[in-house]
Amino acid sequence: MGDSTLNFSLLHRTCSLVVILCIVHLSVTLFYYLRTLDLRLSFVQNQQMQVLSDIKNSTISLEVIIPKATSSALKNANNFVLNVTEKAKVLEKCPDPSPILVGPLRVEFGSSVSLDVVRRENPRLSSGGRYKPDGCVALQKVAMIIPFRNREEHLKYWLYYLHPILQRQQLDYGVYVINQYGDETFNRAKLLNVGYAEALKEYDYDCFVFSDVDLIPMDDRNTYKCYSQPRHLSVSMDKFGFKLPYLQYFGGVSSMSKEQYLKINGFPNNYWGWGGEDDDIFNRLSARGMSISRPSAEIGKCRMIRHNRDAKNEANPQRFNRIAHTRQTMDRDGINSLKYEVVNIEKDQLFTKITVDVGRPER
Ligand code: UDH
Ligand code: NGS
Repeated sequence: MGDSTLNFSLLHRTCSLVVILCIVHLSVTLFYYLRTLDLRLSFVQNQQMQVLSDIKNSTISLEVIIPKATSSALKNANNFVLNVTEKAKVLEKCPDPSPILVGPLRVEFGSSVSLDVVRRENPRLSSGGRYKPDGCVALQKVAMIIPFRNREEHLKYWLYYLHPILQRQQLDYGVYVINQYGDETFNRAKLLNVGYAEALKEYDYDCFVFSDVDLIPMDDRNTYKCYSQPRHLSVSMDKFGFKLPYLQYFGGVSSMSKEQYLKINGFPNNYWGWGGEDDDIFNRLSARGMSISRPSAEIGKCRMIRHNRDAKNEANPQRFNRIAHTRQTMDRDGINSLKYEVVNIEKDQLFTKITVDVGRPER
């Protein structure tokens, strides 16, 4: 009897110990299970995202992934994936200023330039001298307008220097060379009006840069775009000792948004020969209450390619009388009265050259 009581009590204690051990084991297991649950859930989520992104990035059709799906279901699924991919590709605006600018540049005109070399060095241009940045949406769509006649050598330098600069400035741009047809007296401002009108027929530009063919910026921080006020860009020219010749000077290179340009009815059409048309444009801007914005003298440095006065661009004797009456004439002489005839349009990788008959001065 005594022995059997002893045995029973030993068995009872052993069983209790086993039960306690089981409870401890279960509690520990439960504790660790709960602790890792969060972790595993987020891992599963990540796995699903990875599979989705793999599908999106894959060029393999869904057929490979789901071999038994019907073709219309596959088409829908493929379209869905394409849609998701398109959305994922929506580009951001380019940063302002562009992060790939380099600052001061060496500009010289010692050795001549070959257009084939310029074409090779700018492989990302498309026909007409058009460019758009790759990884972001350009802040502005800018038409570069160059008044032109018989300055082939100068144009080569302009294209050689400006294309790389404009690409670093991450602009969505096109280059328009407006070539005056025939050998009547030159009319710079009218050619600029033609450039404005013709560029807009091609693309929804929101900014226009008007640049003489012989002026090259010496710093790529001088961005060829538009600002809240009309911009004078060639503020510090070598030929004027890197200073403004006078405060109202608006010649050389300038930019205007479409809105600013239309506010002044564009440029005058009746300045034949050299001088005064840029002063008329200045008068128009001030008559419409606008001011001129400019880069600093350092950033606005530029070089002019030295040359002699062109034939058929002699100083215009009427210029002083005309600039004295800008306010009276600007509403009827400008983009609203522009008449011309396009003679030819040439598309090159580096530019669009529009040859145009702008007529001749009244005699
Ligand atoms: N232009 C031409 N062909 C011409 C005349 C003018 O392409 O026959 C264009 C060209 O883009 C030029 C711009 O119009 O840069 C302005 O011409 P401009 O003659 O008014 O000004 P530029 O600064 O010369 O070229 C000023 C006279 C230089 C006299 C120098 C005497 N040493
Ligand atoms: C002024 C002209 C401007 C000309 C500027 C600079 O005198 O058209 O000189 O000329 N105004 C008048 O003649 C009324 S430049 O030295 O670049 O040839 O832009």
